[in-house]
Amino acid sequence: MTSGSRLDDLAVLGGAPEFTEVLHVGRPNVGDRRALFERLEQVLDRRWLTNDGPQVREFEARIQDLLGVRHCVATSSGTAGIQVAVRALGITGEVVVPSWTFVATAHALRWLNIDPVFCDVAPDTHNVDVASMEAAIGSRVSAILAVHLWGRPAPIVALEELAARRGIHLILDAAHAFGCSYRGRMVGGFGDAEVFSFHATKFVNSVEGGAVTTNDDALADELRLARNFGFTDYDATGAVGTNAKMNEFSAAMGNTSLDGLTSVVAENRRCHEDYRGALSALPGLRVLEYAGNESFNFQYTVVEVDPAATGISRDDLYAVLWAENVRARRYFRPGCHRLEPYRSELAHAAVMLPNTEHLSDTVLCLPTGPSVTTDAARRVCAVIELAIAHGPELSDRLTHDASRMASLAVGTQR
Ligand code: T4K
Repeated sequence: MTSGSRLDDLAVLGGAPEFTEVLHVGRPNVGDRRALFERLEQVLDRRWLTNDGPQVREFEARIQDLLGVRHCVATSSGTAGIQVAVRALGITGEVVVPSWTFVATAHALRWLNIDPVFCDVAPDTHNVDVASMEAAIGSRVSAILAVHLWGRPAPIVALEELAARRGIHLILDAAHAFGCSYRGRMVGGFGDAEVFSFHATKFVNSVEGGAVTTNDDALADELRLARNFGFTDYDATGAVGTNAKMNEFSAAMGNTSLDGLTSVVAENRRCHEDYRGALSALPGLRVLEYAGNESFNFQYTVVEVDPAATGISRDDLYAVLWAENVRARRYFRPGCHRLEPYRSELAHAAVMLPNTEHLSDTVLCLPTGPSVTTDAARRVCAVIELAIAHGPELSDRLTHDASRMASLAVGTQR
């Protein structure tokens, strides 16, 4: 798009897409291939492919150092990490979680026959609203599980105080928050345990993988047993365990990814600022800020769309972007409480989560990371600017235009 572009130039109305190559939110960072292949050669030469191998140990030790935490226990995914943490802490009954998170946070619990109880988030930070969380603590609740959403730390001091006062556990889902800090301390050492994800779409990735970090020595022992079938020796188990081990190929990728951490954060930040510079001048858009003297990974650029001020709904803007081959995502619509099985189970309960409902209708995550150049970010912003400049007319035309429905249908596919 250029300054002279007209509404009809938008692909959703029949124009040519702005991008021939699709832009993704979670484009993986591959890192230095030579370093990766060298590590993989070593893995193959050693014929030690999984189960507490040297690559995994190196990955864990580097994370302990980076985060200043006593223990890092690498797992096969972030979801598996939540599950081994929950089991190792002996959590049962119910756990209070924000509904505004990736569904894995809730599913990890339900998979263990623990009921998630959903609470609301604060509208300004998107992180858990501590008062709403406390109000949801009933007699069956044995833990609270908060999320550092978008890599912006949850209100940890208030959560630690709440958990201590109610005599329950605190787990922090840090899937988005590797490399982020809270009051000058790296995320990873708070609560009973914190859980990271190193899925391919995360800025540090091990293809699939996760880790539980803790300063509790006894808990770390339990975690190590739990991820490896509960084995205490070759022929003995101490408790029920599962298979949540990280393999050596994943750890090799994770170590290679850690090598490039600083430059990826710098690129994420550059991309975030490219977007923020252009979008904060537009009416009705709020770009979530990474403010203050903390470390952030700038992994997500999150925009709230106010339809009254822009003249266009979030969903229409989403359709516009997808038509241009910009695969923005509506994370974490519609909120866990509106996803199955929770939705049906809660059908007759009065679940009041107004902030989650509001965010579910207004949030859009834009493609970010090193693969989104300054020029690409500028062109994405130009599309958004054009759409907003003609907001009411565009909305009106899309309402009557079948191509909008087609592009929204594409938006539900992988
Ligand atoms: N807690 C929270 C708060 C989380 O956000 C997550 C995961 C977890 C817990 C659980 O951690 P893990 O068990 O996953 O380690 C993605 C990721 O699968 C998921 O890890 C992540 N959060 C979530 C926020 O995003 P999807 O369903 O959107 O992923 P997918 O496969 O559609 O990929 C996203 C985009 O990335 C696509 O547009 C295409 C692109 N992509 C994806 C892959 C896998 C690529 O370009 N290359 C790839 O290899 O959930």
